[in-house]
Amino acid sequence: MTTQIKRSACPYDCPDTCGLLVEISEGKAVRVSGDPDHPYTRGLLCPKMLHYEQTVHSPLRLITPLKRSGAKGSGNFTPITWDDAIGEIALRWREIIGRYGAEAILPYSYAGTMGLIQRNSGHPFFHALGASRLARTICSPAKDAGWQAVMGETPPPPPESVAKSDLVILWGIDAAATSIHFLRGVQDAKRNGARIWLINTYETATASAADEVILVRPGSDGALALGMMHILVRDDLVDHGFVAQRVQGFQELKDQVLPDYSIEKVAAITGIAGEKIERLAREYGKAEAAYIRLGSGLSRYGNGAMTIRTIACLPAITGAYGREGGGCFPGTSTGPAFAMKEVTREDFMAAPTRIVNMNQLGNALNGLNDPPVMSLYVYHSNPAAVTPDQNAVIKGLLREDLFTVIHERFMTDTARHADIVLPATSSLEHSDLYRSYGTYHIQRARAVIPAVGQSKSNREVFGLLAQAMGLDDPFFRQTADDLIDHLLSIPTSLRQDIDVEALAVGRAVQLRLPETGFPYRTSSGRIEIFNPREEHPLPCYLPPHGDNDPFPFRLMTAPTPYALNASFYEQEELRRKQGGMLLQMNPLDAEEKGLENGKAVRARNDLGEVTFTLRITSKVPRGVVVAEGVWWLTYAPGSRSVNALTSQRLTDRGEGSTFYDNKVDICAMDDKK
Ligand SMILES: Nc1nc2c(c(=O)[nH]1)N[C@H]1C(S)=C(S)[C@@H](COP(=O)(O)OP(=O)(O)OC[C@H]3O[C@@H](n4cnc5c(=O)[nH]c(N)nc54)[C@H](O)[C@@H]3O)O[C@H]1N2
Ligand SMILES: Nc1nc2c(c(=O)[nH]1)N[C@H]1C(S)=C(S)[C@@H](COP(=O)(O)OP(=O)(O)OC[C@H]3O[C@@H](n4cnc5c(=O)[nH]c(N)nc54)[C@H](O)[C@@H]3O)O[C@H]1N2
Ligand code: SF4
Ligand SMILES: [Mo]
Repeated sequence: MTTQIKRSACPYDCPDTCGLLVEISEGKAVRVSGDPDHPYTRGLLCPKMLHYEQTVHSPLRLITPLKRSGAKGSGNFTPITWDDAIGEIALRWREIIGRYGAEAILPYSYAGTMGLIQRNSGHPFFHALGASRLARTICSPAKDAGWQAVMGETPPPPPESVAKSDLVILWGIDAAATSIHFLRGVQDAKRNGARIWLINTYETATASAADEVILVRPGSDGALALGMMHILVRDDLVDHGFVAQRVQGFQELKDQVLPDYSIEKVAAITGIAGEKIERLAREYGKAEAAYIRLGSGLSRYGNGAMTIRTIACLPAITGAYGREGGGCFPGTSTGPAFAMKEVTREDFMAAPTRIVNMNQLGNALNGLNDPPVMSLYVYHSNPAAVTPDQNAVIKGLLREDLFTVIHERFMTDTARHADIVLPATSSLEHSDLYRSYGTYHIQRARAVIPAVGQSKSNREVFGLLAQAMGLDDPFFRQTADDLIDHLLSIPTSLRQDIDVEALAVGRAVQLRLPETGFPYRTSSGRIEIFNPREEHPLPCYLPPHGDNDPFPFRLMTAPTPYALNASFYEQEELRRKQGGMLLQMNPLDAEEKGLENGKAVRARNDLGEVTFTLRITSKVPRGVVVAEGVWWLTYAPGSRSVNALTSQRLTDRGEGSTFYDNKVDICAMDDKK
């Protein structure tokens, strides 16, 4: 039996975009390992991907198109042919378009695959059809908006630079779960003598890598950053030369804002001891090159953009932005590496169509929209699990008059509610082009095994749908590889002088590193602490939404190391490693509530009720409960999972999700209150 080893890339929504080596035998992937030649990830894979072959060849993979044969949501389906499936979709869509107009069709997709071709392959089709558009703001647009308010389009230096830092703050990021390769850089810095601080709302797995852990009251980090700046100014830990030349608005911040953020006040808002705030600020101010790694957690609040904006001002005051190993890292900006308009084809839209916010799918499916949403086409996303306000989403999906189609690899919570289910390829079965959002690397990956069962790639399915709907632009007949060749034929400045041969044979290649220093890419060319285009021209503390909710516990809907959003639940071993669908709670809170470790508990608020298994742990502070992972309902102890408790409220800027900005009450299962 001959085995071959081929290169591929990790397709998941993770900043690292690991290089993979896939061992193939008789057309099947039998083993997957990290590519030691990948310049950044260097062969280290996370626990989720160690057995990717078990996901690719899982007995749970969908292998034929299916048509619903029972009540909505019953999970009863009958296999049908591709011709029948595409024919039925086209027929129903023609009826809906005839009666309501094409905007009654809503596409819903996000990040099942990050490959640029497959991920975006629905855009041209839905633009040509005239369907509603989706504002894809479920992840972290408030983080981008907060960064842009201060730094404009300035790209951050590559993540490798953290190794040169002497003080690292991991701020709102569980790097041990979500950024393992970045954490390796942090450990290099630590070996070189750097001090590591972690600022989170509970002690995550990353806490063991830190010298100091600060547990902040959820949604109050903006106040902490203002308190730190208050101390930097008070103790004159300011880089006056840097501020004078490269910063706009320091004096206004100093005179008009910082006096309001005394240590006592900041301690009261954040719940952090004044002494600890002092120590953090002084260490930060005295460091030569302090590095802040910003996660997304703290941006998923009603005040998320302002929080990020406030933190992004810190390195302006100390001048850390100007020093190697210093600054603030929210992620990389590799978007301009490719002419993406050639893939998304906005030019196919005859006129701009309605935009629906993906976080408010619940409202869109149940509301009195004109036209109403009569058909939902879901691809590489699992909205019944990952979208806030699960009860509203599921209520919408149960509508008898909603025609739902899903293109998926597995019978997910969303697929269960569909009328037609189409089987999707995994990343090993289709070609794609990847660009990382945590490093400056790109990689081309070709299909390395044949499609499993009758599954087809996103690109192929949209080709079939275009044909059935009478869209005859030759674009729809191009293969993924054709489109990749086309993109690579268009030069961009980030791809200047890259190693094209290495790219062609499937190796990860570093882009040309962008200019990250002064003058900055803002309208003034300086770092804009004062930004006159913002509603609040100077940073300030805004309270999060949840502060007004009438329930006692703040709910953290955090990532787990053993899943990625609602992906990987098909692997039993990974579910087992999570230990079940747990709710973590402080021992004193549990005692006060009379709750026992390992027992079923009910979390509830105005939106819904969810059953979890209780884990009592002192890693979670009082007043906070933690639900890691986004469990499939199939494996949940009750009939709902965590997002039945999260709301459709949006962030202050960017119309983002506010997953972390919710409160709940907890009681034992037998307590009927
Ligand atoms: N293993 C794993 N990896 C993943 C994912 C996953 O689900 N699992 N998801 C992927 C995706 S889609 C994304 S967007 C990235 C996200 O990865 P990150 O950028 O790390 O963001 P999150 O992991 O969502 O949130 C990080 C942390 O924010 C903390 N947090 C919540 N509220 C606050 C607050 O008010 N203040 C502070 N200081 N901290 C707070 C949470 O407790 C959590 O530990 O990770 C990707 N990688
Ligand atoms: N409670 C809570 N909710 C969250 C989060 C959280 O941390 N906590 N995180 C939020 C964040 S940051 C994000 S980004 C979203 C992510 O939400 P989603 O983008 O919906 O991510 P996944 O849950 O990974 O689901 C992706 C689905 O795509 C399928 N898929 C994979 N590859 C392909 C393909 O090539 N074609 C097709 N058609 N399908 C494919 C997979 O089988 C999987 O079921 O979730 C959000 N929801
Ligand atoms: S999920 Fe992230 S860390 Fe894990 S293999 Fe993929 S890119 Fe690497
Ligand atoms: Mo995300």
